[in-house]
Amino acid sequence: LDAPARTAAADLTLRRGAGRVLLDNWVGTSTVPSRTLYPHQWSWDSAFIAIGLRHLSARRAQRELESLLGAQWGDGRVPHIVFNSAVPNGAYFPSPDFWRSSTAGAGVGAPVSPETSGIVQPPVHALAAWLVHRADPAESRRRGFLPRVYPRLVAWHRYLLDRRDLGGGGLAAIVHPWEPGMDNSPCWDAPLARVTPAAPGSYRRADLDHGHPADRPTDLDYGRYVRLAVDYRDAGYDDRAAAHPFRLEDPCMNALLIASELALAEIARCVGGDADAHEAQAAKLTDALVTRLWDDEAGLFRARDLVDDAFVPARSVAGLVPLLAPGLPETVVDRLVSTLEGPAFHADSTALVPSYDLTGPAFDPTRYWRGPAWFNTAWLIERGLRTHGRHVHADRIRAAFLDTAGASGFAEYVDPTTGAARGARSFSWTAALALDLLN
Ligand code: 9YW
Repeated sequence: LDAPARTAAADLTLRRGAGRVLLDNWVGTSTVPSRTLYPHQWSWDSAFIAIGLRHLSARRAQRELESLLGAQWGDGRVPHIVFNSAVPNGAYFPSPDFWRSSTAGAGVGAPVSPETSGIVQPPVHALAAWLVHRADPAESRRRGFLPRVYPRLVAWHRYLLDRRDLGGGGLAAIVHPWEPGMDNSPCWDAPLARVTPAAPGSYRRADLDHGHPADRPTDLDYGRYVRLAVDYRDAGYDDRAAAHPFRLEDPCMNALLIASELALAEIARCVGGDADAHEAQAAKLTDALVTRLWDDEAGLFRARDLVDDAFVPARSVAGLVPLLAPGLPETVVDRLVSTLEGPAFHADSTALVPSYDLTGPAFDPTRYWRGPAWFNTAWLIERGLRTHGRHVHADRIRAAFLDTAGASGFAEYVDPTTGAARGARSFSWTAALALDLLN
């Protein structure tokens, strides 16, 4: 099927709307994901936002990434949240007094300020930096953008490849369900079941002040998130000391690391770095990804639980994102495309990709990462399809993305069976990535 045509007028309205969201959510040196739900700076959000913002202001897009990288820890980690000290403590949970990065993380080089979380999110940043540079190379050179961010990005990847290779197979592991950015995915159900939840009275959720309980993770989920974060904090956020009872290799996280290593190769060519080393690293990661996470029977990549060294049973959108890796064997690409078109991931009404298997036992069309379709993963898969020359399919996702983004008021996520908006509206990465697809 060819993608339905969009009109120039519809594109213009969408472009204006998306620009408005990004201007409204800009807070001086960075952009909040949502004015209501997420009032600080988030790591992978900032990368996606910069990718869209570059079409409005290359300078702002550079600053978005620079402010995030300015909060990098001495061990190379880029924290998943950088807190805005002007925001009241109770506006978001967990707040700075929970993470206590400047004191608890001092041993591994957490900055004295700003306060941050102690965990990470997927490494979209080098890819974003390269795309931001390309949007306006003259402005980038004038501000010395690439030479400034390159060493930080290299240190970030080194952290993931060294400290986080917990399985010893050359992939980066996650140690908390917030790290892959897909908090309550059914992929984490089995590994999380081993974690004793923190006592319900020991913390207070702030997300329910703005979000609908049916769209959000449950209290039981939150109890376990809190337990894992407290234990990591109490180990000084030191990956050599922490027990990491939750540790998995996630295909989306590692696919983004591959795409970002290749972007680092491009950046290295501009700043006199070792491009070949980054390319070799990307090839090594691609081999490890296929060897350790490809499930030929299921036709997609799976998360590997490092506690019992086995695949998790759930099939999620994270397993399709490796389409981004240009070095995938052609047979794997073919299988991924059939999985995308099959009953588990093809939602007729929106053609956006659901976050979890539509036919799976845990499927819930409204609850966060347990079914709803998200725009960042649609953008990644669209890009992955183009990487492998699958333009007809990519066109279809692009058209569905743009229609749904506009009709939903730039929703955080949508019900994949109806396209109805869910979660926050005027959500930054939805607007940013719409802008990117329009350019
Ligand atoms: C939370 C900010 C973040 C995203 C994550 C998403 C959610 C935070 O919001 O996590 O409070 O649950 O899952 O991917 O970066 O938009």
